[in-house]
Amino acid sequence: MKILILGGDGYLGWPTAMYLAHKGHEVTVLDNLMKRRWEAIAGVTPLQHLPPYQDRVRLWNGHHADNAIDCRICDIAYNKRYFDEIFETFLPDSVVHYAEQPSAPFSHLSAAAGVETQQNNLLGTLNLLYTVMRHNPECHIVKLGTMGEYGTPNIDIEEGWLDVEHNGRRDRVLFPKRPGSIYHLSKVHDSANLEFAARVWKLRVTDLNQGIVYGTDTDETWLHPELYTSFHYDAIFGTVINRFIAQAAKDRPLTVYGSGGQIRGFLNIVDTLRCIELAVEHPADRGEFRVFNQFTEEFSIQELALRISKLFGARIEHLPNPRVESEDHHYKAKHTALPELGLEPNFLTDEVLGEMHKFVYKHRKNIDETVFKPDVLWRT
Ligand code: USQ
Repeated sequence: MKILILGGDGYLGWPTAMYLAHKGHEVTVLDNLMKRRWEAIAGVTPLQHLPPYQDRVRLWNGHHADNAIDCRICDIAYNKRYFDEIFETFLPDSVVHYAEQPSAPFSHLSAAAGVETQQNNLLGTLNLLYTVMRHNPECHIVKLGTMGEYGTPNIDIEEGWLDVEHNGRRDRVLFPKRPGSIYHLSKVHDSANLEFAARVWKLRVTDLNQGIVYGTDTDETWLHPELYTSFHYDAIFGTVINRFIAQAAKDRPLTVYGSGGQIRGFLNIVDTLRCIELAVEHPADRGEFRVFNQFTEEFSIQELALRISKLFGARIEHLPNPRVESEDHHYKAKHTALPELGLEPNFLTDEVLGEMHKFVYKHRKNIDETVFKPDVLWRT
């Protein structure tokens, strides 16, 4: 298949590009390199210095001429004309859309960062919808949403839709959303636009409501020492498991926000790639807005901290929660659609945590301890 990956320089976009190319798909990646600028604004860097985008693609192509990746620099939010040109020339069967500002704390850094998050995410997705409608409405859009769109409702979470009965009548409606950050809210707005495009323009859309991804190793990142993906441990772009592992590797306390009773869905980076492959290989129908909850297991933050503390001897520190979120809530989210398509989960075993720790420990001299502390507050 011809697959266009938006956000091909990112934590997940880059391994996805190598994975799908390796599987024999014809892959074009596109990125505006903005993530590197957002990191500079936040004053943080990944654990290992990331080679330039084009160098990584050149390196891949040098070793895999039969599975070469085409690479473009384009801002889908602000350069629609060039994006249309790339799309029209390549005419992909599927577009995998990762090209968004991905951090909740970044979106609360300042008013400007919040506005930029929503502008970038909403405009990029809207432009994509118009481009697909105009140039190839058969093309399947696979969009990365987030489990955080649902928030923590006091009812079970379904996969995107909810059957309701009201005053004796029944209907199927989009699951009510109550996200916890300006970033998560941007994805809610995206989902509304995607559903509209499927219903009214008859596009094919899959919205993948992904949980928190951990890890860095995939079959392809192992192929060459320079093909790794980014690993963030800072309070802006680092996600909780990656952060706790880095804190343990540096003999620093694990920073649990509040009581740690927050429950979230998690998945291994390897499963992210497989989920994308499954979605692409089983496209949504014309006019269908399909939502898959993309995670494999759920833990509370305290549970994770206790496991990591026990394995690596780290201390746990409960910090006042910088976010506005429930620390004691119901959490039961359905996630059967992807296993039904063939996903076989790779769970978070002690061995996986051990491998992650070994990798981070090897690079521990690069860790800047000052960025462990969360200093972005939701209420200011
Ligand atoms: N947390 C801590 N200590 C830390 C870091 C986080 O207790 O040092 C807590 C947070 O308060 C939160 C939970 O861990 O309750 C998860 O935080 P996170 O930073 O790991 O993840 P989050 O901000 O929710 O966002 C991440 C990705 C985002 C993706 C989302 C999936 O950055 O792109 O959409 O996970 S989900 O959480 O399912 O919405």
